[in-house]
Amino acid sequence: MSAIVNTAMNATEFERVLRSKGQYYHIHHPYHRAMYGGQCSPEQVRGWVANRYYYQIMIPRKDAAIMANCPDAEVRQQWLQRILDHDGHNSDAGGIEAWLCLAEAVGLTRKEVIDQRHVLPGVRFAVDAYLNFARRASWQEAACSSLTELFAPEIHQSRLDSWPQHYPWIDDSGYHYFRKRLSEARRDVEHGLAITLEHFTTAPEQARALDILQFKLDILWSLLDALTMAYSHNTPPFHTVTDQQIWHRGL
Ligand code: AHQ
Repeated sequence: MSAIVNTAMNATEFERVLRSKGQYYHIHHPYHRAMYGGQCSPEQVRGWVANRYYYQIMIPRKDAAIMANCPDAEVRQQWLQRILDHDGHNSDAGGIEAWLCLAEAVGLTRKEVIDQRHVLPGVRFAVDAYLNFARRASWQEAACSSLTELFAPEIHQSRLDSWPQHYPWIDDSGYHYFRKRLSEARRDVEHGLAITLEHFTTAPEQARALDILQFKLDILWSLLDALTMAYSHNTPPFHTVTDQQIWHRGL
């Protein structure tokens, strides 16, 4: 039987196939649909903000891991901007600070977000899987995993378009982060896409890139599954044993 020879896609077709993965983006998750549909309670919004804080503080560490693995100074110089965008630089307090402003705007205290008391085990595992992947993968593979941001501007815009009308109790000061990411995500993903199209050129490499993107889509989806168990079904971890919040504080 002749071997099935998968021929490599040209850059245009490869980009189209990468973008087609948007159908699995977490904008379609029931938790997100409920959020921009106005069906979330304040506690469900607060749970999402407090848990996504753990994702946000991981991003600069993930990007630093990519830089540590990258021998190309030009790539590092451009990738560095992602760290500055989150950790702050000069007059920009940074995205993590903006996320803490969002937390206060939805009625959380900075302390209870920073101490991670609300971070669910499933959220921690999903986020840690992303950081650990970026540490051990090649810098090109880790760059490819950031391509879920092809779909991010739409989700940030959906929040800006829907939350103010559905959740008038959230102070407008909380929306700075989503506004900030609209332009940052578009700039970041141009660079990540260029690296991916340039590096993954054979059929097996392109298949691997699509698997890496699906891995990251799985991370974002399963993060929301953990939130759904806790905040939609009211079945947080160990709920059959205790009504106390039980969590490990990261190893
Ligand atoms: O706020 C987000 C962010 O800073 C990043 C960095 C990027 C990456 O390097 O993987 N991904 C990402 C994302 C952010 N926000 C998410 C959201 O739903 O608000 C989306 C997420 C992504 O699409 O990967």
